[in-house]
Amino acid sequence: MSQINASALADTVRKIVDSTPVLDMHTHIYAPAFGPLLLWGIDDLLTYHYVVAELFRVAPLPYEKYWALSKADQADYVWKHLFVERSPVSEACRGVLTILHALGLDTSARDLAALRRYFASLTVEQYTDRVFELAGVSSVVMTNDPFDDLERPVWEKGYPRDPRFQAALRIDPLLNDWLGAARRLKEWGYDVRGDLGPRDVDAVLRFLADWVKRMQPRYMAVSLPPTFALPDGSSCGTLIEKCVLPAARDAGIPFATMIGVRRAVNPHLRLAGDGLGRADVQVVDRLCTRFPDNRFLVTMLGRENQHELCVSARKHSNLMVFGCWWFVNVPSLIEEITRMRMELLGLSFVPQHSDARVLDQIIYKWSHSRSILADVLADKYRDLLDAGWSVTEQDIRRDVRMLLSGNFERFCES
Ligand code: HDL
Ligand code: ZN
Repeated sequence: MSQINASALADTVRKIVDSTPVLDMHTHIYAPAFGPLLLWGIDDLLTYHYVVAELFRVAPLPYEKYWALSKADQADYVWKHLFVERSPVSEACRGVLTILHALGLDTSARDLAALRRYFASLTVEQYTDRVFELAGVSSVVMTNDPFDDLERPVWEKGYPRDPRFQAALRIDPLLNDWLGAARRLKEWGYDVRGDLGPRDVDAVLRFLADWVKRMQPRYMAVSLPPTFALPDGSSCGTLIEKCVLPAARDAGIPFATMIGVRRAVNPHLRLAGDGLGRADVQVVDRLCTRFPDNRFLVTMLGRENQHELCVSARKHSNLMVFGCWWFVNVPSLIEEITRMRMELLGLSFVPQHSDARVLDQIIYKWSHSRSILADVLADKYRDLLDAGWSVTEQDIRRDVRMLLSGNFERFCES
């Protein structure tokens, strides 16, 4: 395979990044079999909590009056204040336009009724196929919560698995609200008392094993506050050490910790009300060191934590850094973080996950991130050419496959 010259490098890298399928390792979208849990279409896009947070900065309606509106009326209100009365330059608003444009719809008409007519003409099955194709995504990993009363029955009844929708066992209620979770476990027939003695530990181990068997998850996951520490004598720490890590190890799957979220900073905003805090990266070091037989997928919410997390990843081969999560999932920070990771970790990281909550969002989240990844990669290959190294199209295809799916696949199976 001939080597690439500098003048063709950027275009070749962009072409390969754009055409290499993505395994999107963390999302909140669901297979169509989950019914109303799968959000899609213009009204779900306009009422996405990232957009809603920005709405309340400029719109006069009191919180409760907005929440009392129908979803369509909420979407009308968002469209008016964030798209018609001011340019939609934020990443979340721009993302809506990227999706509509990719679908071949006329965004310049600013005609919400016409957009609604388009989505009303589709079935969710047709649209799911179209979105995966446009996004260049081969499969996504869902966020599957056994404590979710809408989701649990679907798993208990069983449903025809769609290989495009892989599972992740999400256990926030277990770790972040143990006494509440203990009551639910008892309802479901697990012999727990809440004291986290040996009987409770056995019951939680059985609960986790039952759901690993039912879901066949790629990993177990939890989001944790910036104050997360270990060991700290808390129920969270005890459950992680005595239950989650042994269960993940026995199941041969990683444990994903998403660290730094401060829930309900503004409760009036509901799902849009969470914030972030600077966390202690040393807890990641201690986890990786104390549990060498476990594998840890880690992403952190604060920009301030990113560099230290990269340095930790250089120390622990059982640590895989992933994604530009939530408040750092914006172009300026995706570029900063991706450059830093490539300069400190080479190609041994997972550059992005979409975190999409609305199906259509995998189109914009991957379009925007692919563009940045291609620019960063082209710069790095140019540095290699400047040092006399040769780079072939085959090299680039191999490297991009690692970044967009291979690293995650190998880490989950190793
Ligand atoms: O906890 C998480 O997985 C976060 O991603 C939250 O779901 C958050 O609301 C979100 O959607 N971020 O993108
Ligand atoms: Zn998420």
